[in-house]
Amino acid sequence: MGDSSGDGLEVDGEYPVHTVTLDGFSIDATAVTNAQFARFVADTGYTTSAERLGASAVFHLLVDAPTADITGPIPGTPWWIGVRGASWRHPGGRASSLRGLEDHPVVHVSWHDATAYCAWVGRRLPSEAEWERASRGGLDGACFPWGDAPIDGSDGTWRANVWQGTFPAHNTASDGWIGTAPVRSYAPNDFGLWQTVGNVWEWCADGFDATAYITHATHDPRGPETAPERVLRGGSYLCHPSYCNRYRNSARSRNTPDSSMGNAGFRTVSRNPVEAGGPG
Ligand SMILES: [Ca+2]
Ligand SMILES: [Ca+2]
Repeated sequence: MGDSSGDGLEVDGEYPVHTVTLDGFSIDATAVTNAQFARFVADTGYTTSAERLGASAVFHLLVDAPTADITGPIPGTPWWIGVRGASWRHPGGRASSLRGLEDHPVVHVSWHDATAYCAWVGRRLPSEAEWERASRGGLDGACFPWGDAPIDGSDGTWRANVWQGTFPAHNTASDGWIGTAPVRSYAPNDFGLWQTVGNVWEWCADGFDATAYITHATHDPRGPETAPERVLRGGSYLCHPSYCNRYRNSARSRNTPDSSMGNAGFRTVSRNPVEAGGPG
């Protein structure tokens, strides 16, 4: 675990690089999709954190809502707009829907929502260590799931859904997508996992601890059970080298467990040797 490329962020606790061992596990090949999450909600009547709050954070270029729904930019990150009525069903706001987004990752789901989905499907969120092992795809020490080659290939072919252009005003979308992409876009890593880096951040089970790599166990490490924030991994369609160089295997981020936003989702794991991918 940890950054061996020199690109890591000290403030995120990506150091020191250290070896951990894990028990076997299976992990979803993709992030949970809107179609999968819809089946969970239809079966349980579950109400997400954003739906209870009545609002969520939408990236400014993706807002699709009446002006009256806009509560304004979020202090400190003005490219995030508070939008009443934004939720997993309405990712841009009230005027948006999931039509055509069935195979995109579900977003505007909090850590609590992700945990509830996992309980329904009989799986759980990955630990941070499991997520990193999975994302590496067997390429120990590499920066990205595909190795150390740049994210924009020498032939101009992008390897993940991130941001191109001038953040946050203009996204050229030369990788094909301004917002989320279908979960099976680009190429999977050598474990057959799609878009661990880029597209959407992915919630992990662990509480965030910036000193975890100094203090945690060497076998099956887990972050603190109680912590003000939970770990997110992998970066998103908003990552850009100049702003958020976190579309790397070892990069770490975090947010409070009741937070939701338009660029975070999750995938699930199980100890059982079942086929990865969840229900359907
Ligand atoms: Ca993109
Ligand atoms: Ca991802």
